[in-house]
Amino acid sequence: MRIDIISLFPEMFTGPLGHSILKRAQDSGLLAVHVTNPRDFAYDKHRIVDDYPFGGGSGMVMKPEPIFRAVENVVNAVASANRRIVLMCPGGQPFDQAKARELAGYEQLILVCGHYEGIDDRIQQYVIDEAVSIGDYVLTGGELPAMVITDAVARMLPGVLGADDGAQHDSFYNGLLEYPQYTRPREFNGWEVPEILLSGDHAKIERWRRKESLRITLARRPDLLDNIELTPQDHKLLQEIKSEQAGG
Ligand code: 4FV
Repeated sequence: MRIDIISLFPEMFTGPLGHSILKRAQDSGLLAVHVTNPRDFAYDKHRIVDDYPFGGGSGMVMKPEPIFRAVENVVNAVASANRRIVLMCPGGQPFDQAKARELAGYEQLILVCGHYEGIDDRIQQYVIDEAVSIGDYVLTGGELPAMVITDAVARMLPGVLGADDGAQHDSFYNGLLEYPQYTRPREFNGWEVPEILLSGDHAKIERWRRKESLRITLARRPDLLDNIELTPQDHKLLQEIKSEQAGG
């Protein structure tokens, strides 16, 4: 997959995308990340990329021409049309695991980062395929959201997480929060690892893990339980959890 990021601050991306799994994904050719600066497509003497908002008001708005040309440039750089042009903004669709999985299906993702008060709306109307938000708060720019989306999407690419089933135990992968994880030592500060995990009985371990996922999801994100198909086993486990909580 190729991810093109349109940003006035390309240097912001070197750190977050230059380490660990994301670096390996790029070194192995599974992922290519390119950052394009719209200022390189501002042809006036002062290479202006923002201006005062029509109708007055505080702050500056990013001009349409440099962004349009920057997007046009990266669109022309990739033959395949299997692409998605995404704007990061607070008014966009909430970003979640399902959206990450969907975006991982494209050959090219173009992530447009706003800054200041935002981008001239003609870009959203005539250039962008969809707007995505990483949360109901206002950031100084779309750069951090672009990093978040690049990270979550990259994890969904086959081979990026090593053993292909890496992502299949993710929180939200099966719609539930993830079960607790433990590693050596078996005892630390007098704190023990649940015995069942040392039993080697994989059927019992799988049952324990599903039950713990249901317990944590019920406690922290009960809303998630409404969006998934629960099996008869799940209902039995939820019954056990509720009766245990009721002191049964
Ligand atoms: C944002 C968010 C976000 C708004 C104005 C950038 C800023 C500035 N993007 N999820 N929340 N963007 O706050 O995606 O242009």
